[in-house]
Amino acid sequence: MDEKYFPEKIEEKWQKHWAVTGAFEADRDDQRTPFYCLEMLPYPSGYLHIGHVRNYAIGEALAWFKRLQGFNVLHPFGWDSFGQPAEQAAIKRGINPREWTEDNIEHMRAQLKRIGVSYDWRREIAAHTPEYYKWDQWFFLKLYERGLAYKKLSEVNWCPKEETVLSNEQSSGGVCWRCGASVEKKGINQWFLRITDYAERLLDGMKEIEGGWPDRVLTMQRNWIGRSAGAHVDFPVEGSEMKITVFTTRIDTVFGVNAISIAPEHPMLEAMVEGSPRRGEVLAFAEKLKKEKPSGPVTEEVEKKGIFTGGWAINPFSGDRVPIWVANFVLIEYGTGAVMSVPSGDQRDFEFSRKYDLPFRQIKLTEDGREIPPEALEAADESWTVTVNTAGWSNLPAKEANLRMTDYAEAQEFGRGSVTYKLRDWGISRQRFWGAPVPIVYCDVCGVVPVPEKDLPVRLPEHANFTGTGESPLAGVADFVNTTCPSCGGPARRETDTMDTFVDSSWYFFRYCDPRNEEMPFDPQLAAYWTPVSQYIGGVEHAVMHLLYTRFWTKFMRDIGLVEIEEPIKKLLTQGMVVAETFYSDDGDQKVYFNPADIAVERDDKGRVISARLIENEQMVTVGPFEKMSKSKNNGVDPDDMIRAYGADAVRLFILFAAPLDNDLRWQEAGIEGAVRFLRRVYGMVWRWQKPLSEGPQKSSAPAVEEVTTETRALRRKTHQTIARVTDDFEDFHFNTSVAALMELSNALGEFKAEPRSASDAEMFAAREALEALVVMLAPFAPHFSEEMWQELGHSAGLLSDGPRWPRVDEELARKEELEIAVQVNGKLRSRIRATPDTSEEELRATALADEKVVGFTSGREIVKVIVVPQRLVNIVVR
Ligand code: ANZ
Ligand code: ZN
Repeated sequence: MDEKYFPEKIEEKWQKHWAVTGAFEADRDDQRTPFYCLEMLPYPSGYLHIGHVRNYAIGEALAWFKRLQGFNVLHPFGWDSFGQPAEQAAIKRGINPREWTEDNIEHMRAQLKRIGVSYDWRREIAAHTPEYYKWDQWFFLKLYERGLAYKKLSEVNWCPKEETVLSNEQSSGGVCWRCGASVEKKGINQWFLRITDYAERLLDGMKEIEGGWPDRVLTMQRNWIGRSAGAHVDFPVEGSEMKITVFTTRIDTVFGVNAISIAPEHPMLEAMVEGSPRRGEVLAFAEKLKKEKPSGPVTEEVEKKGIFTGGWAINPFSGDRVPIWVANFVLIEYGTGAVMSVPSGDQRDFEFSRKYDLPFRQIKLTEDGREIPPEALEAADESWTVTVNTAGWSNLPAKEANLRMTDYAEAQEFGRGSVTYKLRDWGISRQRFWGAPVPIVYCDVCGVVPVPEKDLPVRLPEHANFTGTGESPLAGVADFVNTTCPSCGGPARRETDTMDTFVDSSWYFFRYCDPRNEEMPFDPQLAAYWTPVSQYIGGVEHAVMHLLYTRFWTKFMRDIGLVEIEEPIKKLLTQGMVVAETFYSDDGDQKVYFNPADIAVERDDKGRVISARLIENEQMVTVGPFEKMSKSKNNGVDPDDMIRAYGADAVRLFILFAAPLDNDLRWQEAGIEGAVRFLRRVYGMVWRWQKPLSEGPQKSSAPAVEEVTTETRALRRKTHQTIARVTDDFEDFHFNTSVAALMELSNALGEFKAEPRSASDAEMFAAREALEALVVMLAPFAPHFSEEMWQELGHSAGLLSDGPRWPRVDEELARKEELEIAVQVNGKLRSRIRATPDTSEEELRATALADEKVVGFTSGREIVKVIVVPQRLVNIVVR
């Protein structure tokens, strides 16, 4: 053993050793309980940043903990390697997307290995390999067979100049990112998955994962699905056979309807204005509303705009004639794209009616039972009160009226109870190259023909022309496009859309269970052993899309008999971001950001910056606030730099210690130095005890009571208290307090008076127990270090990484030490109270004053003073 801690040496040694011995390879073993520890797979952008490392360090700690507890831990890794940046690189720099991606993967994999992650690398997968995306295509076929994949016209962002489809990012601000042309909406035929069929199951399933997932994620999903129970009501259009169907949650307000408002895109608009003198004006206005429509959700603040179509509808309840308007706040994507306008109950309708002077009727009381006339109303009132002026349904609680009127509409066949969702079907078509091709062929004779399973995968061509203009690059590859029809053998064209990358990530962790299967996406039995995922760890930005899609996918896999579970992920942890200081200089009106690695910072003892200069030329720079690490702020920290300077273990330890996991972590290099100091201290203790412990008598049972001293008992107590604390904290992910507890234990060891060379058996035993517990419990945070220390403590036979070695708490020993505290009244011993060493002075004082025997001597007298000598005595002075 070196006298000093050299992280590099230790880390290299163990990384090699683990790889050679396959230390983290896990296979199905029915004798052992599986634990599936999973971190979200990354996009291979080229380099890991500290934000990634935080994600992996958390998973690592848990995987080590569970392994040390004896679980059969599956801890796999892979790459979400399809997607835009690779294609962007191809467009901008003419680089082959596959080569670019694979270079990045290689670089990042090497970085991960330097961190010493305990993945089962045999199971590594990458979405862009034909071996993987073959199964995306297979799933597509299964969805298609069941009518769950279908094509429909839908809008994309379109650059009219370059005639190409743009993503939202590429069209931000309404202009094309390349040529600056103003972006248009264009309807094209695209593939969708019918996730809406699963809306109810997606809601139901949440019961199963409540408690295991953060509430806010569940709430976001619930809102995204947006279930709304109400009714459809048909309003006949006067003088025609048409009916406009509205969706309302408040059929109880139907007697207050003063108009029907339809979305500018409503399919019946054309027919409604046919032959009308106002046709041109109305359609032009509707066009204008469509153009103005923001892409985000329509909020209350949007100015209400509309136009009267000239048509009238009949209220099926009251027989009233009501005007039909086009209105900007009615969304074509929701409900039926038409609403019954009730100004007294809906704020949007209220504002609209006031603006255009549309009269209306009051149909309910205020909460305190008044009827406010429409002219006096200042805002709509959404509350469920009591109906008025609603014919046979007057003077009813609104909820009851709602039910009864729905029944009536059903009986009269002009309406029916109905549930509507905000959730839309999942559009998976991308007019891009770097994705899994949709396995469909178009034949002039046979129409739309799915590629037969045996012909999968439909491979991406190796080369394409990446111009960033025109239809997708795939459409320009004749070899790819031109094919023969699987059904008639005639000439046919391939679909050139590829799939959304969320398809790849919807099921990847099932593939990890059986990553090389060539017959199926995975063996159902292996999936049944490993899944559901015990713990999933990732960023909260995936709360809705990825985490909803993967739940949907699992339900579909269940329907086709691949899995038996309904929910894929038992527990979810969403970690906070890593933020770092920013450094910049103000050159006129433009800030130039510098990377922290290029700055020398001088700080005071509170860590505040005194000065910051560029290392290169000593130029002073300004220190900006902590912000999310990003390219634009140039404040990303390269984990490789940190590992080189401090070692992977210290980096990992610091990341987990510096902040609670769901908080943001402020990156501060000084913090890692603290982590290194701690490891050095523990190293020194092992160094001090190592020889005597390995040479001395190897007693495995606790020493006889007569040998035990207060000192040894105190150390053993601390050891077992720490085991209890760290074990508990692990289950709740309180890693920062776990590390704090380990630091305390190391302090106790440091203060342990026994001299290693002359220690008694009991002292040896206590020291060994404390050191071993410390080393084992440090493994989840600093595994290389712990592995080395474990070996130095004489465990050459069994490595830390290959056995259940998590220490067991002895409750008896962990119990707090009890002290007897003497209580005196005016200097005379009158009673004794029980306390622990950490009972506060205040508590001691209160307990003493309340003691029955003491009260006998103090009652009726004035208490002048109470003197507390901690851990010893309380003296009460009375007069
Ligand atoms: C009449 C009414 C009276 C309404 C009242 C509300 C209050 P949630 O709860 O979000 O599902 N609505 C229906 N389709 C719409 C669309 N495509 N665009 C904009 N608004 C639409 O909202 C349901 C309510 O939102 C429906 O109930 C309808 O207005 C409106 F006192 O109908 B209500
Ligand atoms: Zn054909």
